Amino acid sequence: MTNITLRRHLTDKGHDPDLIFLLEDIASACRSTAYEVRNGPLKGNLGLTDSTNVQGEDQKPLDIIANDIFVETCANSPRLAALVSEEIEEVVWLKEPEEGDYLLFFDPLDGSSNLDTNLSVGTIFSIMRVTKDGDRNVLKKGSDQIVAGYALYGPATMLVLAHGHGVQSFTLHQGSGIFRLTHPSLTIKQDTPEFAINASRQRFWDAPIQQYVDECLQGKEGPRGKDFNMRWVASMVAEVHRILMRGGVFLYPLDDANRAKGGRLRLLYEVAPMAMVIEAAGGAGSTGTERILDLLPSEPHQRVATILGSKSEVDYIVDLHTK
Ligand code: AFP
Repeated sequence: MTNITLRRHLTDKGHDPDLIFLLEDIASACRSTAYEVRNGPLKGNLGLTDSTNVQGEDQKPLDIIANDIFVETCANSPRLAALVSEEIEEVVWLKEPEEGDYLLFFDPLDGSSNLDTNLSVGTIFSIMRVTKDGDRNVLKKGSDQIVAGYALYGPATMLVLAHGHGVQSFTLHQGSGIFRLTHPSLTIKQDTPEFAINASRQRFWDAPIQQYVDECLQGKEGPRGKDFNMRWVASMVAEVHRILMRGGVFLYPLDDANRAKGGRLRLLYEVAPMAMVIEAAGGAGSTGTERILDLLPSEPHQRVATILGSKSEVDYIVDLHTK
């Protein structure tokens, strides 16, 4: 078992102690969330609450529990000025913002519609900085992120981080509760014949996506000259982690049914952090026409078209959009 803990790794990389403090709070919140997810069925925390979130989506008890864990655990981080959560409509200001303070964006429990079927779910998070005293603007480009990552509550509980030094994965040691470095440098295979999309939405797709998927389905007899495989877990964290581990591409494009809302997935606390992780591992993230990390959000819960994964495959899909 590796002896490098999360704290040792972050310290070795020379991070600001307050950032290490915040990242350890996030790790603690993920550890507690993993515990609640594992024990959900025993505590009667499955099914639905009678409330909906800011997105108008049904809230699961564990959505609320995970959100409360993050707010309570991270609120005592010394330089954390604000929280933006999928489960909270307004920005939660914890202190008067000062230059260099941190902003935390998170989806506390992504994929929670899979909880009742005991499939993997996760937490997605992103950290940015306040650029000047008193600045309450949280609408920043993904390229301004200083840390992005996710926790995957699967057979193992893993914490994956991009923090300016490639991509690492830490695995939670169930006995000690310590996250230990198990993957020191994750990189995405440049091309692999696996794509992830909700194929039940095919009738809503725009022409480039129709063409891309159709070519994949034609296999080696078709224009791609090779057979493809398809996966759809309906849990973005699980899909992205699979792509990080063995390559592939994830698509949740704009379509006729979600265009009015701007897409399905949220930019600030789902898509931008995942795009940072994927790019740091050598992959690419695009809306089909724009690099995700270049997008300037117009509101905290903005949705966006999402194509993430192996760079050659994302580039191929972007080319289809330009033709
Ligand atoms: P939930 O958090 O409501 O389960 O949504 C999960 C998600 O945001 C993302 O993790 C999945 O990739 C995507 O939605 C699944 O969307 P579909 O349910 O339309 O397949």
